[in-house]
Amino acid sequence: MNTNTSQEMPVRLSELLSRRFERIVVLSGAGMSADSGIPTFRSGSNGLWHEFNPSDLATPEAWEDDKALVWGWYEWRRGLVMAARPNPGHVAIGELQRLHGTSVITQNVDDLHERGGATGVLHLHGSLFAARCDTCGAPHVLGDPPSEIQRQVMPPRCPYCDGYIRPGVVWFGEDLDPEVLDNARERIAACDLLLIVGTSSVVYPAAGLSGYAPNGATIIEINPQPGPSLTDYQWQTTAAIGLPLLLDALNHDQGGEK
Ligand code: BJW
Ligand code: ZN
Repeated sequence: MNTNTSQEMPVRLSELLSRRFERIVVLSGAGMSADSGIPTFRSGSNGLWHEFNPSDLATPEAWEDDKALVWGWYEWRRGLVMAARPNPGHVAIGELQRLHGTSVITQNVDDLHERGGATGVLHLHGSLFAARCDTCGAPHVLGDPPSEIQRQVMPPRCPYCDGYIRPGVVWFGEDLDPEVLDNARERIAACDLLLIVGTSSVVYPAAGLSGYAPNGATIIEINPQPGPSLTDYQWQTTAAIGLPLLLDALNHDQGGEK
């Protein structure tokens, strides 16, 4: 792997960033949180669920087959996220938003962008912290995740209709929230700089969003193993290394320090 771990920005990328940008959008995926110790979807450790493929667990079929297995997995992941801290990449994006009004769109179900200082984050695939009743849709406030990791945990029941409480995430075959998706498309369609960070770009409709960027917008990908997106520059580095450097470059070139 040709990962650039040096603390320098490639010259070609500095040149691309020397333009003035008015509407910056970040589109992130699981690699954004890898530097915070959160496993990615397609190559991370799956803990006690190691014999399962995350793409099989994140389905309505898995939920129908074995609710305790699926709920236990999500509770484990919620605990991991709660114990994790935003990495320098999340913090750089928070700062980019403060200085340049950047929009943040994420496929991640964690809250590390928010804890890194970003607001108004569009969560395309929902949130680990927004459980709801599977039957009546009532929102459900979660308590602390189990202190001991258990593979099977029965989900709580809804106080209104006795239905099962399900994770507030979007599984394969389910529709994304149309308002969130429309909003994401609109922001990308109006951007002049799109930063695609830490996604394998294989899951739709998220993977198709970069196609909404207007002609003339600059598209930069930050990923140690860049995916199939059409970009102006693929920077083979990690989110925690690349984003703070990118923030610096934009601030120097645009006098963004306020
Ligand atoms: C680093 C790093 C570091 C490592 N720094 N980087 C059109 C064509 C084909 C199929 C479809 C289509 N339209 C719809 C579909 C079906 C399906 C789909 O896309 N399937 C494909 C897999 C083929 N899509 C859907 O079902 C969607 N629903 C939908 O479209 O409804 C209408 C419809 C239904 C059916 C048919 C047609 C239409 C819903 C998709 C929901 C995805 N949900 C999940 C689970 C969420 C909850 C949870 O987290 O458990 O979302 S799946 C999973 O993948 C999760 C992620 O958000 C998503 C994307 O993964 P991501 O973020 O890219 O992670 P990885 O692990 O794949 O990649 C990590 C990357 O980071 C790698 O590139 C590393 O190199 C990099 N990295 N370290 C920076 N330090
Ligand atoms: Zn209910």
